[in-house]
Amino acid sequence: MITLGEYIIKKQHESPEATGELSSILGAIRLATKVVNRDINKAGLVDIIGATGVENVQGEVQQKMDLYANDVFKAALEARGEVCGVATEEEDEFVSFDDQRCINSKYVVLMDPLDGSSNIDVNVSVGTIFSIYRRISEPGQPVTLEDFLQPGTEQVAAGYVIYGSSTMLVYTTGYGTHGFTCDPSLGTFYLSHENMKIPDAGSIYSINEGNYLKFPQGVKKYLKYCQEIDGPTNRPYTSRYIGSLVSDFHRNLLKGGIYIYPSTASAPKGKLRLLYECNPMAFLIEQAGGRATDGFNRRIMELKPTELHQRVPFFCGSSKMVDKVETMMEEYSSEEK
Ligand code: P6P
Repeated sequence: MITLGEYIIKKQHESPEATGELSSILGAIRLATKVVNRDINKAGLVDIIGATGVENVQGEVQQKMDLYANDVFKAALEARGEVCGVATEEEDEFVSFDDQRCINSKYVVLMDPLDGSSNIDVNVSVGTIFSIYRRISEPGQPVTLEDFLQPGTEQVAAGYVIYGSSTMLVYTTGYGTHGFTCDPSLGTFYLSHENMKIPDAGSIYSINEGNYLKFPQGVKKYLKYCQEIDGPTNRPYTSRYIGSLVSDFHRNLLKGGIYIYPSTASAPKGKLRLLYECNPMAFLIEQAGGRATDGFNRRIMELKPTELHQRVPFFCGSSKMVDKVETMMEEYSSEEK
């Protein structure tokens, strides 16, 4: 039984270039995760569920837990003194940490502090997503927007927390995708899923079929393919969509499957954000042997960001399933490339 902290230190010793700051940042995220987990579990008992009535930059009504989780993660990261700034779904602009230790640090963090938070009021699992980069600007100077607008291939670490029937933290530093489960009696994360690998084929597809009429033709054709009866190819597949990216992603990672949030007539760039949802999940799935693209064979992690909250179409999961939907996108929706 090895704890998350012990594993981070063990792996740090295996990476000669590691200097401990990254381990410290992961430790700050681990601490904040425990605080958020504790308060999610009693959200119905204290006044932190429901909407604030305030809209974020996405035009979405912020849930009270969104803002609470955002503040908890920001405070934990700033206090550790290893991060010079953060960008999150809940902040219109990036946040610069300017005390002497932070301004001289080497890393920036991008986060969706509480993804799928509208599910909290109905007791459905939600998640936290994070992505860590080395800064481009010189230490000693305030962080700049360019420090955050880096392609996903530059990530030094990424991960998520799923606040589900058990609380798990799954992360990668580029040496595999590893899962840790929290023992609630101790509040300690223990290694439970080392070197996770997604099956290269699966029979689960995750998409909001309520948007069917607005989907690209290639996605419509793929959904019909999934629903056809064909014993040898294990179809019809099963539709599973929780409305919580982290939950759908985690299940597909373990069992095989594909998650699709395509462009639609009303959301031409899709809904999910490149920097703090798609890139970290793409890093994790590629480290687990899967694929993450925009539906036209463009790796999510190679897309050059132009703004903090930009959205991209997201096709992510078992490699053969992503391959299949991409052939249909090429055949029926190539005009949308
Ligand atoms: P829709 C939650 O808001 C989220 O970002 C993901 O967690 C989830 O998969 C998706 O949006 C749900 O969006 O449009 O299907 O409700």
